Amino acid sequence: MSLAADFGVTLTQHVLTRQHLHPEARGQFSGLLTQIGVAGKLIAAQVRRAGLIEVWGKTGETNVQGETVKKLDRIANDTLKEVLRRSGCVAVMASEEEDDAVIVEPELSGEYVVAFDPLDGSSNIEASVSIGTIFAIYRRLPDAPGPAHLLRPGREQVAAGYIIYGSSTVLVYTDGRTVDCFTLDPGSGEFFLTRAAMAYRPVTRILSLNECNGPYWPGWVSPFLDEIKGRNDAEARRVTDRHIGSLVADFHRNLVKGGLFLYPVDARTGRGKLRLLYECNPLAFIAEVAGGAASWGGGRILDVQPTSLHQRTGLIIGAQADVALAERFVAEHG
Ligand code: AHM
Ligand code: MG
Repeated sequence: MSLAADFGVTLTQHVLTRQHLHPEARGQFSGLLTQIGVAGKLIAAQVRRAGLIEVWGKTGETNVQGETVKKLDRIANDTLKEVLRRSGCVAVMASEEEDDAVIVEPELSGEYVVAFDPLDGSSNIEASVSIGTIFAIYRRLPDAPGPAHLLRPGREQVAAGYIIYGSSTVLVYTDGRTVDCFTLDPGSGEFFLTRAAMAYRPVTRILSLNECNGPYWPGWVSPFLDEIKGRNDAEARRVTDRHIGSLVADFHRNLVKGGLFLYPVDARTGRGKLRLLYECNPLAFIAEVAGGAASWGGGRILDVQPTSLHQRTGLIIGAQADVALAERFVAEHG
């Protein structure tokens, strides 16, 4: 029996049947989410072939099949950009792979604005480690399409999500009400609902960060980590370390299993590494809808007013109590 016959709300069905919750969306929202799912399937197919056709090789080279070899992150970017452009639902886009805002031509311009990281964690590709796409969705502003449509605090998002190309391909999205997870069935090519209304566990079981950045951390990080690690004792391991190095995959594992991810502001540069618009904001929105929290150290990620498309920020994201605890350590230790 096929997966679809056993159980199966598809992504498209899920989005369509929730339209009544968003009467203002007038159908374009459903189209947009469905098209992001299509882009995810196209990118997933390329990711699966990465080692075979050397799509992670050097841009501009020709491979043995005579195809032009493009880096997988360029392929993912071009795929998303083109699928979203043709959808008729998008007016302006920002991407990690594009220096400037991408304005959709007037004939195809739609009601939404999308910021995306087409392939997060792409340094992991050659080791066949999980990578993913992250996206943030806003309604367009009344004025002419331009970068200002994207330079808005994350709390104005109407939806956000990610797709992980891992041991399975999953798409997680929130429309601001619930966080729902869909798994791609390779047989039918459909995303099926596999986790409805995901919620953060209130207790941190996993700590997730690059500890080799320790020499550059500000003063609060080490005592904070000691506090978390101090929850373990000889009788019980209450917290453990897991770090993939693909933010999107680390975030997803932490959402499923209960974890805290940190990429603190670097004491050398005074800023973090991760990008506000298309990495931190969408994951912060998802985290909050799932009952968690996200901070840059001195406040809520979703309240940051961006000043540039590729702005970086510190990130602490996970269960509410431990994000609040981290903020107390920032206030006390700087
Ligand atoms: P990328 O978008 O270029 O892949 O960079 C972001 C990635 C995150 O996925 C990951 O959490 C982080 O960079 C890892 O950085 P580092 O190697 O400094 O630990
Ligand atoms: Mg990234």
